[in-house]
Amino acid sequence: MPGQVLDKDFLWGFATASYQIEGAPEEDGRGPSIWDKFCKIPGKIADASSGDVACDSYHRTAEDIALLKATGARAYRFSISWSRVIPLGGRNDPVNQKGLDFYVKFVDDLLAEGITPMVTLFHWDLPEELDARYGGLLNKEEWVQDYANYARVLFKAMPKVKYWVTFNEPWCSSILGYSTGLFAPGHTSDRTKSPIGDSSTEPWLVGHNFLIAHGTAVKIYREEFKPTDKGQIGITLNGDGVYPWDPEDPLDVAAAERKLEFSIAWFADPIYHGHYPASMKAQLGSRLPEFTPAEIALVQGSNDFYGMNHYTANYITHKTTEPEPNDFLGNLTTGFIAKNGDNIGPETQSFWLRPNPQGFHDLLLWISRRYNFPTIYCTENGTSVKGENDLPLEKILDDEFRAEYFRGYITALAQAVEDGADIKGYMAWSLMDNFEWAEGYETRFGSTFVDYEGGQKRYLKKSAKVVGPTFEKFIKKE
Ligand code: GBH
Repeated sequence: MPGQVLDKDFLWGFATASYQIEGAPEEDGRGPSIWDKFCKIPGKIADASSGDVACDSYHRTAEDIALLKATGARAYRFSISWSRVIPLGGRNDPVNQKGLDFYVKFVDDLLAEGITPMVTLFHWDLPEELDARYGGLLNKEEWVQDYANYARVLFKAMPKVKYWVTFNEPWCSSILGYSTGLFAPGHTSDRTKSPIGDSSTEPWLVGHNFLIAHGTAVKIYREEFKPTDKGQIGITLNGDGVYPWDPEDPLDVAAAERKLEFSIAWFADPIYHGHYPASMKAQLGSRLPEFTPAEIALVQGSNDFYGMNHYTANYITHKTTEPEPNDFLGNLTTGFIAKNGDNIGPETQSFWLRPNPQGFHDLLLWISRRYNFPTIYCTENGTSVKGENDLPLEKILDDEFRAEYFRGYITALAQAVEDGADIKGYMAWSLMDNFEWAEGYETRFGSTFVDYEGGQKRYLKKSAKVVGPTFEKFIKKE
C-alpha cells in the first residue's frame, strides 16, 4: 500500500464533455456540430439517439454543481461547445455572446463553490460549418487558424481558468473519425459505411493538424495570457495499457511497445521529442506528414502538463504478415486473454474495456520515463458496468463494481507517484451518465445515475462517494 504521497492540493474531481451532457442544440444561437449531423445518419448510433437532450445540463448547471459538491470534488473538467461560442466556427464568423456568457457564468459558479475548473476546448464537436466549408480537420491552413481564433476568444473571456486542455484524444478524432468511421464525421475507406474517406492517409493528416493547432493555441496562451493569468495548458491523450501476449516472445514485446507508440507517442513524441516515433515512420512512410521547421518549433515543448485519459489494458500479439495499408495499431492484434490463459480483467458493458489497475500504474511510469517525468493530470478514468442499464434503480445506485474500479485505479496512481511519477490531478469519468457517442445511452459511465425517462433527474451512485475518501488516504495532510 502506498503512503501519503499525493500533494496536499492534489486536484481530484470528475469530468464530462459538452456534447455528451448539454443538450439544447439550437438554444441561444448555438450552431450545429459534426456530431449533430452524424447522429442523424441511420445506423451510426446504437440506439438511434443523439445529444439533443442528453443530461440537459445546459439548463441544469446548478444541479451539476450540487452533484460535485455532494462528492466533495475539488475540480471539474468540462468541455466547451465551439459552435455555442462561434456558431459557424470560423475566424471571421461572429461570436455568439449568449453562448460565451453561459460558460463564463459557469466558471464563476464553480469557483464560487470552491471547485477548480479544468476546461477542454475541443472534445470532438467541431462546428459543422467548418467541415462543410473546407473539410474541417483535414484542412491545415484554414482549420488551424480557426481553432487559434476560437481558443483566443476563450482565453480572453475566461482569465479565471487555470487549467486548459487544447484537445481531448486526438487519436479518437483521427482514427475513429477518419479511419474506421465509427465517430463523426465518419470518413472511412469502407464504402459500405461512407461515400468519402481514405483510411490509409486521412487519419495521419488529421493527427498532424491536431498537433499544429495545439502548438499554435499554446503559443497564443503563453504569449498573450499566461504572463497575467498564470494558467497551465496541455493536450489530453488516450492510451490503453499493454502486456505482451507472450512475454517470452521478443516480437510480442516489441509489438506491445509499438502499440504505445502508435496510440500515445504519435502525439507525445513530437511534443516532447520533436519528431514522430521511428516505428510509425517505418510503417507509414510518406503517408506520415513531415513537420516543417516552423511547425515543429510550435509543437515541440508545447505541453505544460500531460493530460492522460486511461481506462483499460490489452495483451498484444505481433502479426507475421506485412502491415495493411489501413492499419493504425502498428501491425499487431489486441486481446484480453494472455498466452498462459490469464484474463486481463472482468467484462464491462463496453466491449473494449476491462479493468486492470496494474496497467495504469505501468503506463504512468512508461509515460514518465519516456518523456522525462512530465507533470501528469489524469483527465479521465472510469468504467461502465455490465448490464447496468437493465438493473432496477436501487441496484444501479449500489455500483460496487465501479467503486472497486476507482479504489484499484486510484491506489495504482498513488503507487506510480511513490515510484517516481509526477501526478497532480485526477478526474473520474464521469460525473454522470451521459451520451456515450456511438453507443448511445445504453452504456453508462456515471457516478451519478441520470433518469433519461424521468426528466433527466439525477441520483448519486455509491461510487460518487468513494473517489474522495480513497484519495484522502493518499493525500498529504500538510
Ligand atoms: C473516452 O475515450 C472519451 O474521452 C469520453 O468522451 C468517453 O465517454 C469515454 O471514453 C468512455 O468511452 O474499438 O474502435 O471502438 C476513451 C478512449 C478510445 C475508448 C477508443 C474506446 C474504442 C475504440 N476510447 N475506444 S473501437
